[in-house]
Amino acid sequence: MTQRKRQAPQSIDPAAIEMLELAEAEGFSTAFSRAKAMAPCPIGVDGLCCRMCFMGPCRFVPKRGQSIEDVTGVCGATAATIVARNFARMVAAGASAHSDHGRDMAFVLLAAAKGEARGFSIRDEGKLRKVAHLMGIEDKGRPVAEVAQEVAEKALSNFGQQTGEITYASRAPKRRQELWRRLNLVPRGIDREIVETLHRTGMGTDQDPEHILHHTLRASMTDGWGGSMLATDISDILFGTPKPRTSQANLGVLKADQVNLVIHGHDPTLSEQITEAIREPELIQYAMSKGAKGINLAGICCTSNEVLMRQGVPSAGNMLHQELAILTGAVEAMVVDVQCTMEALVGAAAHFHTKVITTSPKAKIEGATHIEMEPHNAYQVARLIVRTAIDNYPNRPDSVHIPSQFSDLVAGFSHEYLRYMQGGTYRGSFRPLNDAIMSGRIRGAAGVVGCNNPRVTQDRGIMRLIQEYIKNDVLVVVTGCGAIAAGKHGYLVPEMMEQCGKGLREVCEAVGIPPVLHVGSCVDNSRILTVLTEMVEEGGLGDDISDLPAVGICPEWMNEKALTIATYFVASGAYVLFGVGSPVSGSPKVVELMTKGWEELVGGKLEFEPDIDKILQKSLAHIDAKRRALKLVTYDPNQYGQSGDRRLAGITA
Ligand code: SF4
Ligand code: MSK
Repeated sequence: MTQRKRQAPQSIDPAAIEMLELAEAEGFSTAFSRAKAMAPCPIGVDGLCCRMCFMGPCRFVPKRGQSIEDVTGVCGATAATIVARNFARMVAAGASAHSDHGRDMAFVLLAAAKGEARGFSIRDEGKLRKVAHLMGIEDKGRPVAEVAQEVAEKALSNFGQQTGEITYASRAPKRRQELWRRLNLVPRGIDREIVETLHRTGMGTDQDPEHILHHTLRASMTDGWGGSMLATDISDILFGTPKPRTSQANLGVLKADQVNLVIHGHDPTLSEQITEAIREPELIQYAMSKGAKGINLAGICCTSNEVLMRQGVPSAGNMLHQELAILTGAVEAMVVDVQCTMEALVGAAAHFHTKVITTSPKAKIEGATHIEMEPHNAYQVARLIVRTAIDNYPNRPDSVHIPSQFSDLVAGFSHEYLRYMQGGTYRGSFRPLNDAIMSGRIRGAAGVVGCNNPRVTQDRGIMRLIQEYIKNDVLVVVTGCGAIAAGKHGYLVPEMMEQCGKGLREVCEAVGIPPVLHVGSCVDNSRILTVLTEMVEEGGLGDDISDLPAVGICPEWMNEKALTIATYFVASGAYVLFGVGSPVSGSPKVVELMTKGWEELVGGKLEFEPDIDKILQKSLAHIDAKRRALKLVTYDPNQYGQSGDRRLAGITA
């Protein structure tokens, strides 16, 4: 009898499962069903298709008995060259997305400083002055607007700069900066390195895989130490530096009796204004006049993370929830800005009354309503969008299907707050965290970040790693869709310390934090770079990021931006593991260059490992190896857990 291969479940999230059952019953297409219907291209999936010129496209498929390294394209390019080129282009594309986001934030700051953007102001003057200091801008005695204008102009100059170094390279640990300079890895200007990647990887230019990958390291840093770090800093200046806030996550945050407005994408500019607009009594009255009890705002993806950690706006879910939210039938408008918004939203909305509204001058979707936002008109556009959603409420179908699931969460652990919580306003530092790692209370740290991908079970890899890490006394920081997954599954609350190993639980109890810290959106991975740098500078854990017992994991990656994040963390010295599959598996030579080669060069490496159990083993082994190299005490899971209140209370477990 033929054994039928059992299909992997599509999600571990009960709300998603409920909506997928409904989609199947109603015949609605989703990313999950489309991924099932379309297998990945067997050549492209390994990075083995070259479309750089029209002598091709060339497919690198070895004949029987032939090695892949013996196959060439029409121009003679080897598999290693085209795999490296394809990877480099993905990294450049990811860097362009995050960096363009950073550029847009700088323009908003400039407009706000000049008084040309109604609704925008400097909400965090302290952060503005700190950033000015980091940029070498004199701020003493100068009016806020003047300092803000100079900060914005300095940020913008990082993009077009042709020579020298991007400003924030100087924020890395001294040892790292020396290494980068020795290896010629410091980006000269953000746009320059991205453009140069495209030039080098076109037909007939850079045809040495090692050389291509070397520049890829440099180009990736225009994101982490460039555009993303600028985006994070400027967002904090304009909208406030996050500190912990309570909220909820999952589709159950949608309300059956209110106007549901969902904001999705990455840029917080418009969503911050919408957050203001929904509080206007006039608009609330207007919603009531249409029969609704109020206006309910929820987020998806990283726009969600931005307004979640600053305003406490609940999250309707991560990337794969975007269509599912619409399929509830309860969404009056889904407002998108840039990145990770699927064209399929319009098709999903066609089954219901939902309006998909595009808002960025850079992004339209055929069939969507386009209401364009610029900094000077952001508040008017926000009001118009809220009114459009309210006007659509009477068109809602009689019955809606909102899953009941949502979890409480705490989000918004900016690096400034992490420092503050470890000593207060005057004595804030990373000393307690370093001490906890040195003593073995905390075994190490893991960043679990990134996307959902319907090629693997939604949230399963992310959640398994988070659960195992905290059980093994590894402190976890989360960003992007990984952060929302942790929130949906109830892991962003202090009560989760009960799931921790004994040492980590003691630390969480003492400081009063969850063992899984929501650090922000995708651009906020730059906050993790800052945290790692501060840990190095605090002392006791080596001289460089590559010395720290820490790892970065992206279990369910899908976006080019995730590869850029991986590469800049490697360039900064980190060990990074990605799940799902490898876009470079077509060339063993490139795999070797990105693992052994990069480890020898910069102390970090990038591995693709679809098996989550292997990711767990490798990452814990790496943390322990780094502990040994630092000559820290050997981690012992039973060493702690008998101190303080717990012992007095007679709790032994
Ligand atoms: Fe083929 Fe070379 Fe053209 Fe690529 S650049 S498509 S390998 S001929
Ligand atoms: S939104 S890049 S799916 S994390 Fe930042 Fe989520 Fe990945 Fe987009």
